[in-house]
Amino acid sequence: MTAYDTVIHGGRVVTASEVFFADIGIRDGRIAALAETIEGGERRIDATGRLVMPGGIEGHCHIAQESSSGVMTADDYYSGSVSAAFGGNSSFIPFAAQHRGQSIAEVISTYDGRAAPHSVLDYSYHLIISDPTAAVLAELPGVFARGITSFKVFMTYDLMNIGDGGMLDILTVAKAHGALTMVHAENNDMVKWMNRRLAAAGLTAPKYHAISRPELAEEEAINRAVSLAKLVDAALFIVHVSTAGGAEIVRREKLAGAKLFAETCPQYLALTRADLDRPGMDGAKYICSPPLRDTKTQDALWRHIQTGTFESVSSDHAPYRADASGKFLNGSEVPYPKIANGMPGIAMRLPYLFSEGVVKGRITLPQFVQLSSANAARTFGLDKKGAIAPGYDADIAIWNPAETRIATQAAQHDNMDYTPFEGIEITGWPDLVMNRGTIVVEKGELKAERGRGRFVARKPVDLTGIPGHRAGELDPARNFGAEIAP
Ligand code: DUC
Ligand code: ZN
Ligand code: ZN
Repeated sequence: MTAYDTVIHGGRVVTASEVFFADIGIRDGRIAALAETIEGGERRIDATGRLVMPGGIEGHCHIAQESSSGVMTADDYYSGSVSAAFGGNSSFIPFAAQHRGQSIAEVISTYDGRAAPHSVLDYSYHLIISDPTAAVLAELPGVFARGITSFKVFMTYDLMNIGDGGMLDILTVAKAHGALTMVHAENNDMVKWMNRRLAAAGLTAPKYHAISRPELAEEEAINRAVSLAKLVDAALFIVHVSTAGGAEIVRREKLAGAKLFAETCPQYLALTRADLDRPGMDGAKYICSPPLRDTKTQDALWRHIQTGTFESVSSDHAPYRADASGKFLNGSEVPYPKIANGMPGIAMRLPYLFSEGVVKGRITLPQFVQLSSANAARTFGLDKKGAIAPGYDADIAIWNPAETRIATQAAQHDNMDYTPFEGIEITGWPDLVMNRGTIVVEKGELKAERGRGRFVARKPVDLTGIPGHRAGELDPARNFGAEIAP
C-alpha cells in the first residue's frame, strides 16, 4: 500500500508567493506532502517542463441563470463546468439569482437542482438579491449558515436595481454575518437618460450600447456604493470594473481603509468598443455591461492589475448565443437595449491572463496565482482552496507555459456559437486540471463524470488587516450617544 494516491513530480510549483521545484503527494483528495522528491504513488504524473499551480477559482460567471428579462444562459452546470475546467479552473462560483417575488429558499433550491446533478467541478453560489423585502432579509442568516457568504446586488436595470436604501439594508445584514456584498455599479438613471436620447436620435445600432453606458455612470455608482458601504462599515466587492476612474476610486478607498475588494475582466483588457461596430449585427456579440471601453483604459486597467487594485481577474462569463435563444430573443434587427447583455469567456480567462500577463512580462507567476485563485479563495471564503500546501484540496492545474495556440470557437467546450477571443494568439495552456485529486481534464480530454462536483460551504470574508471606516454619525461616542440598531 502506497502513501499517496497520486504524486505529481518534476514540476515547477507556483504559489501566491513563491516558485520552486517540488513533488506533490496527494491522498484522499487533499495535498498530503510537498517535498523535493516524493517516491511512490499509485499514479505518477510527470510534470517536467510544466508549471504546477492551484486550479483557478472562477469567481464571476453566470451559469443556468435567467436574466431579469428572461433569457437563459447557453451554459448549464455541465457545459459551464466542463468549459471552466478546460480553461484551467478547479472550482467556480456562479450566481443564484432571485427574481422579484421569489423567496430565497426557492432560489437556492432551484439552483441546487441545476448544479448538483451536473457540475464536474466543485461549486458554490453568490446569491443575487433583487427584492430585499423584510421577509427576504430575514432569510439571509439561514443562507449564510449554509455557507453562501456573498451576494450580488445591482444599481442598474429597472428589474434588479434595489436602490440605495435596499443596499444599506443588505450591507447591514451582511456585515452582521461576515458576508460580502458584491455590486454591479452603474448609475441607472444616467443609462436610461442616455437610452432615451439615443433612441430619439434613431441611434440604436449595437455600437451605441457603449455610448449609452458612460464611464461616469460607473464611476458615480462605484463612488456611491463605496460610500454606502462605508456608512455601515461593511465589506464590498465591486464586480467587473471597466474604467480607469472606477479603478482609481477603488485604489483610493482601499488606501483609506475601506473594506473593499474589486475585480476586472479579460474582455476589458482584450477588446474595445470598436468591436461593437463590427459589420451587420455582429457587434451584438460584444454587448456586455459595463461596456467595452478603449485602449487607454486597457493600459490603465493593466497598471491597476500590476499594482494590486484588483483581487481577481474574473471572466463574467454570461453566455448568450448569437441567435434567437440568446442575443436575438427579441428579434434579429432590434435596437441595442433589446439585445441580451453579456459574453462568454470562462475558458479563456486564465489562458488570456497568462499569455498577456505572465508571458508578456506584465505580472509575475505568483501574481497570476493571486489573481486567478488565491485571492478569490480568501475573499470568498474557500478556506481549503487556492493554495498548494499540505491540508488543502488537491485542486491543481498543470500548465504548459510554452504552448502557443490560436483561440477559436471550435476549440471551446461551452454551448456557445462564438468566442469574443476568436483569432487571438495565446501562449500558455493548461494540460491537466484536477479537483480534489480527481483528474477532470487531461491532454484535451474530459475525464470526469457529470455531477461529481460538490457544493462547497464557504467561510466569511477574511478582513484581517483592513481598518474599516467608522462613520461618526453611527458612532455613539460621537452622535450624542444614539444607539442605532442594525
Ligand atoms: N452583469 C454581469 O455581471 N454580467 C452580465 C450582465 C450584467 O449586467
Ligand atoms: Zn453585473
Ligand atoms: Zn456578471
